[in-house]
Amino acid sequence: MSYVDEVFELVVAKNPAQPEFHQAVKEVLESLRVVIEANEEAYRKDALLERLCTPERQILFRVPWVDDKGQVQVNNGFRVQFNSAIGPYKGGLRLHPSVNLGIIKFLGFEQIFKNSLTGLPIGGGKGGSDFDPKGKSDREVMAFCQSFINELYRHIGADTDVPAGDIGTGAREIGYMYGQYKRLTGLYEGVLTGKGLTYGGSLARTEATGYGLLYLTEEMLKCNGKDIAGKTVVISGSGNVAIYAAQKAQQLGAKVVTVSDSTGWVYDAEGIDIALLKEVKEVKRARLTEYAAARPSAEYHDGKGVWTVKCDIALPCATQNELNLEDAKALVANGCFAVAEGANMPTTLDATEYLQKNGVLFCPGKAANAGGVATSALEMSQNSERLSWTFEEVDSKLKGIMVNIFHNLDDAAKKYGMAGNYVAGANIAGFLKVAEAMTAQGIV
Ligand code: NDP
Ligand code: 2IT
Repeated sequence: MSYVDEVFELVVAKNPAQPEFHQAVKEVLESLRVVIEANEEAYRKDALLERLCTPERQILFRVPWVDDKGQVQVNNGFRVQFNSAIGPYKGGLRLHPSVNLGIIKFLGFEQIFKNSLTGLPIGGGKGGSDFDPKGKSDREVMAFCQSFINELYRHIGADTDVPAGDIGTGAREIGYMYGQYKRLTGLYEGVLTGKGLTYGGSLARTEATGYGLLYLTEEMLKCNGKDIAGKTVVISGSGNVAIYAAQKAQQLGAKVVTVSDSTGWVYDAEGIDIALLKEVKEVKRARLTEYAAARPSAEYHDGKGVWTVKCDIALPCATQNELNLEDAKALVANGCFAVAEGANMPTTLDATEYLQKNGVLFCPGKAANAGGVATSALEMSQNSERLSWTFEEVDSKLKGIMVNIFHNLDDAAKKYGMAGNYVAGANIAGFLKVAEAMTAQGIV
């Protein structure tokens, strides 16, 4: 059996009931096949793939907190420190009822390659909890965040592991976590990113994932003889990534006609009103029904449906496996020619294959959404030098990083005989740097 198949079987056997983790590993290993085969003897001897697919450390802990009725609640806390070959562990904290170890491992695994692609010195990690911030008071959210950090603080640090936001973790949660970390350790250091601007945060970090997604998409289209101006874009999600993706798409001259949340979606024939969307989602923390109620051109639909809307470009920005084969068929039938993933692993493997086979330009999340973590690394740099850069400075660095990422994956795909396969290009380019660093550092 080939080394790749052997390791994949081992991963499934050793990590039962973690389908998202298996899926992420399968996608990466499949597209590395050509690289692995060329170095099989050395990699096998060093068990390089087994080490790559096994987290360096997994921290599982209890998070007890008291709700507004005086009732004690208990959540599960996770931090998976996956790979530190090229830098301190770096990756977000997801707060969502669906969080379990398999989800955090898939996200941490993806993060290794994503962080490598940024060209910056950051290793891969991810964490979170099955706590649901939705419907909780600010005090309840603070109680949870403080309890979460009461355990996590001993495992993280500005030079060891630097968490950040993800689903359910935004500026409010990062603020409470930072305050508690500081209280426990007495350290005023860049231990978390996505901080508020008054206490060490970076300008443009809020916008970075969505803006970065569009900078990369723009470059991908340009290199394929297409332009984003005048195109119709569908976006899923209405959180941090979706909002700033929609904003930048419109700045670049496209028309964004949809956004969604976990209960429904909106079609707005006149293009999404970003100021209204921000008011509904960032200020009121409300549902999209409020957007539709305030906007005559918008239609609200229950459930899932953005991929059935005719578009040129689709940007999934909500969650994993939200775009399946049926959705991919609908997109192709409606003439969609580009898909770039703002979320992590939003497209199922069969849907990705279908899109690629039908000539759709497809950029995977580990490249397309890397602008968030890249800007987090820029926040770490600013914290280290005790300086703050201007919005323009950070934004122009972000743009440079995204353009560079696209060319790295384009070049890697071409070099290994898979021109235009940006999934393979991203996995190969991300992997090679990590593999070289792991090999150089010996068996650790
Ligand atoms: P937010 O919490 O800000 O927003 C998430 C959005 O996705 C919300 O609209 C939410 O709807 C929707 N959503 C979440 N889970 C589900 C679900 N199970 N089914 C349907 N809709 C869902 O998160 P972000 O915008 O930060 O993250 C979105 C995606 O981008 C995630 O995959 C994340 O890992 C990825 N990402 C985030 C980065 C960042 O910097 N924030 C960086 C790189 C990737 P509702 O409010 O109803 O739950
Ligand atoms: O998935 C991701 O890259 C993030 N949630 C951002 C991580 C970070 O450290 O900024």
